Amino acid sequence: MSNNIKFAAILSFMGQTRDRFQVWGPAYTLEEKFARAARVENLGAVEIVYPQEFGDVAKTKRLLDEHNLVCSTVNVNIKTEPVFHMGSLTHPDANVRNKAIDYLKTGMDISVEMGCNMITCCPLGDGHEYSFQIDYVEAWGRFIEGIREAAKHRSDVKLSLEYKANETRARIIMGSATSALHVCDQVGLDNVGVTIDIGHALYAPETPSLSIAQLHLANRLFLFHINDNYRNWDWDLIPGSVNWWDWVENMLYIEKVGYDGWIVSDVMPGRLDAIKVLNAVNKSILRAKNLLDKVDHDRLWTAIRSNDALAAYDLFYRELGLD
Ligand SMILES: [Mn+2]
Repeated sequence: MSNNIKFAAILSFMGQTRDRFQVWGPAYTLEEKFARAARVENLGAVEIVYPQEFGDVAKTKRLLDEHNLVCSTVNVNIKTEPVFHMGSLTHPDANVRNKAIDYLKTGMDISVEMGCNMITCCPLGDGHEYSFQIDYVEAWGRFIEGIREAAKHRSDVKLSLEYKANETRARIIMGSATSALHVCDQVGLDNVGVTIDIGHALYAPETPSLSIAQLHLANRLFLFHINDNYRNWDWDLIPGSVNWWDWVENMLYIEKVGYDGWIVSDVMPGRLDAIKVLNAVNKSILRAKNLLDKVDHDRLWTAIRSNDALAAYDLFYRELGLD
């Protein structure tokens, strides 16, 4: 495997975080969030949220430079503001849909200023809770049209769509890797692709490495968000802390498909120290990579292609010194 793992993190996790019941940590300023990110080992970039962290684009750029970081991706948030509480791109009101599309377009422009030329967007407000709550035909059509209009804004920027099964809506309109691929096909533009969030894939429930393969073969694998969970909800835990073997397999497929973009931590520090958690994320990437590097790949792929999973496990356990 290449030694050039490009490790990034979502900047907002360096700030105050919360769940439905508690708030953790003080309300860090943007300057403080950057200073904290700069203390994480091997961190090369941060994913920055538009509009919340781009109140002053020049200032955000200056903070990146000051801390020797780059922007991996602009994360366009079309879910948090009250206006989007019943949806954004699928909202019945054209004014709300246009606001979401404008956010995507502005995010694309900012991504060029940041030098990354990529936005990622997880449309968590576009979905439903109840039967008879939305017109699925209209909603799907609006979703495709909205993505197409935004993506046509400029072909030099990638628009990467992050799928998720639920939360904040009980059901989200683009809930799986295959659904996201269908969006890409229906939009029909080369600059539209998919952000695979490993946690979202795990609890979809998908086999994340199969999803990686599917996205890769369709030329739509644009970005990785990494985390872990108990396959029941989006707990945003440290990758490999729960599903270790899935994680090793994912790293194998990152290598196999030749992905050379950013690997972005989408881990919620929660009750733990955010910098220690991010360092642990980095370690988990390196541990899986180091284990893979030790294993003879010819033998590993021979085992896989012979459908001999037990032989593959034996290769790993031998390298771990357990046999
Ligand atoms: Mn994510």
